[in-house]
Amino acid sequence: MRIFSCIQPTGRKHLGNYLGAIRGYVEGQDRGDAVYCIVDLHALTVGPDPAELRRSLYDTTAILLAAGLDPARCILFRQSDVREHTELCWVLATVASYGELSRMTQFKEKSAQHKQFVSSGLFFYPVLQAADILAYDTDEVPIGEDQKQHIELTREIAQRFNARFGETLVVPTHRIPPVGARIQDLQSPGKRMSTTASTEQGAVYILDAPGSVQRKFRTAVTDSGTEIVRGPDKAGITNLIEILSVVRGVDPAAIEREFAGLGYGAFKAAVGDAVVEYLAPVRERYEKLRADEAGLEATLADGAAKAHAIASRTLARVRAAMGIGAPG
Ligand code: AQP
Repeated sequence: MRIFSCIQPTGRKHLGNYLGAIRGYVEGQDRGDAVYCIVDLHALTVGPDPAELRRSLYDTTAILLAAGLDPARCILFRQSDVREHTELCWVLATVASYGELSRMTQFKEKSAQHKQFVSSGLFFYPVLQAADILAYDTDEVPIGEDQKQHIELTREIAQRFNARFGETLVVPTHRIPPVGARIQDLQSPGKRMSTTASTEQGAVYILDAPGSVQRKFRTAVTDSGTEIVRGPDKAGITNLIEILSVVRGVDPAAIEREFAGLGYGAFKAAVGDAVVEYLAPVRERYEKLRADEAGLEATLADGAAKAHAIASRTLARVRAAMGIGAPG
């Protein structure tokens, strides 16, 4: 089984990225043939500074390795190193409709955030994401809940392509964790914890210092009640229960039982301590990995060579099916 997922090279990955996705990437190495891509071409859609983009790419690579991705058991590579992604993106753009791209929630949110200049790349973002996934004959895509709509579009595109040109592309399914698929912002618990939309206090970053993590949890917004239970009117407490449940590897109901009768203050402090402990090994490994840029480049280059070998076979099939390029 081929498992594929991609992540943006924003150096400051947050707890939502970790619990919703990265955790699943690590686990995917034991379940199948795992391929992970750091999508620097996607990052271009919002015009990052070039030097900052390169630094962030290394930051993200080091975070993924520190989290437990093992280049001997997975393929880890940089999107722009494998040119097939952009060719397949163009081809798939011809079978994706303007209407379906206009309906993408992420496009609507991000274009509202970047009102002064909405790049057409931002509009095409889901098509490039479909190309990323479909280039690898992917069976399963581990993601957080916010990416579900994009994977559904990827399935639509693959099915439409196959209907028009014959069975060529593997139609993937998403894998969303039962708990932790949508970690909420600590200050605005009605909203997703997000790299671009959260405030400094609202998001916990994987590389935050322990004191900062504890402070963010201590000051997390909750409700005026006292009960530590999940509920539709208790977004903040529900979020904290789910975070602790994932970090401890127990059912959310067990957390509710354990903390029954205790106050919010003690509970928030316990969640902060548990998250600090959970992230500590990642932070420790990160420093050493990040210091060795040549080592990171070597890992990415090796990954890109392996990724290219797979993607070029898919592109050969796509070209033949569509009647483009010199005949086989
Ligand atoms: N709050 C979240 N809870 C659970 N999973 C999440 N993911 C993102 N936010 C949460 C998952 O993390 C993976 C990598 O995300 P990405 O780098 O592709 O960026 P994103 O999904 O657009 O979310 P970010 O990092 O917060 O960036 P912005 O602010 O740009 O939207 C994905 O699998 C995602 O589902």
